[in-house]
Amino acid sequence: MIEALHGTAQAMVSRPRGILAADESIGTMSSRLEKAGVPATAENRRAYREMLLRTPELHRGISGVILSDETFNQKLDDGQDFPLALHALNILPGIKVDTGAKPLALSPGEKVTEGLDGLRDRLKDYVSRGARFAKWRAVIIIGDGLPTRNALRANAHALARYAALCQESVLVPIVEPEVLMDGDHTIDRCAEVTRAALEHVLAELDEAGVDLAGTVLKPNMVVPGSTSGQQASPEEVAERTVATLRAVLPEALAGVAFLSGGQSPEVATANLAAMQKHETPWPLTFSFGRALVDPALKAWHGDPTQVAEGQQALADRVEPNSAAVA
Ligand code: 5MM
Repeated sequence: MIEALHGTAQAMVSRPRGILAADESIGTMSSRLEKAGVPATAENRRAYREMLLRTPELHRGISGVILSDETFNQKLDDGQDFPLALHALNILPGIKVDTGAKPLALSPGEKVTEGLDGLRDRLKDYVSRGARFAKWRAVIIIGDGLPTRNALRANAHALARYAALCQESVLVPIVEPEVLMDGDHTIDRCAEVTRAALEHVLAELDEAGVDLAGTVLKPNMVVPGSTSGQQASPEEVAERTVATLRAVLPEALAGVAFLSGGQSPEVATANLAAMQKHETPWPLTFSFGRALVDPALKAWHGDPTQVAEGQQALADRVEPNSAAVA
């Protein structure tokens, strides 16, 4: 069981591959489709995910794809279930198992991620249908007086309970404490909050007995707030991010797979490439959502005659990210 967890975790972060986050909830995916001029139907969400998955040679740069519950239960045009189709493509299927970030009681402006009730049974079901890893995202907001210690603790505790349940079911947990880019904060403040968030998460994982060699961390990069007016070079982002990770993460962790967090595809790739110049005990790869799929969604825009164009746009983002971590 431990060997299986370790093997899967290593495969998820093995060079030159990263993870495709295609697990937008129904609400998020619907608004992204509408923005691209595509009616937000279950069939269009399915067709869009099928277009992504069928990108030729996707497995060369992608080790795993994170699916949402809706997609996990859908089928490709040829009748295959999505998770089984991924196995056939030599790509590990993952499943987002949180039910979203909700307002944290008595903590205005903050959120806590829900989804623990009944999770043990849901995990068993996902495993029986082919899932090999799972994902849970906590959202940490920087603001006036935020984040509070209460929000950091509540989110870290939920992440650790989720991760322990995953490992009990022989699923590798992706642990995602995302410090949002939103706001006018400095890169120093992002570094300080990211470090605090990671310290809380690592302490809770330790308390819960989670095996770090069977765990993949999905953190944000350390960057200035999106409305700060500041820009950081890839070298600065890499230096600040690696220093923050080094201060907190034990060597035993299987690997780090960054989220893109709203950075442009090109900036996210440049930052990821700059990280590789630093020696770290863990592989540093990508688990991007928007930075991989935004160009593909634009190119496809729901037109069945544009599937190849959408797939080429995805391949054009996978290739430089894969090259960055090779
Ligand atoms: C793909 O989006 C994921 C699910 O989001 P919602 O449940 O809010 O719809 C999200 O967790 C994603 O995996 C991460 O934020 C990373 O995506 P980005 O776009 O930041 O790389």
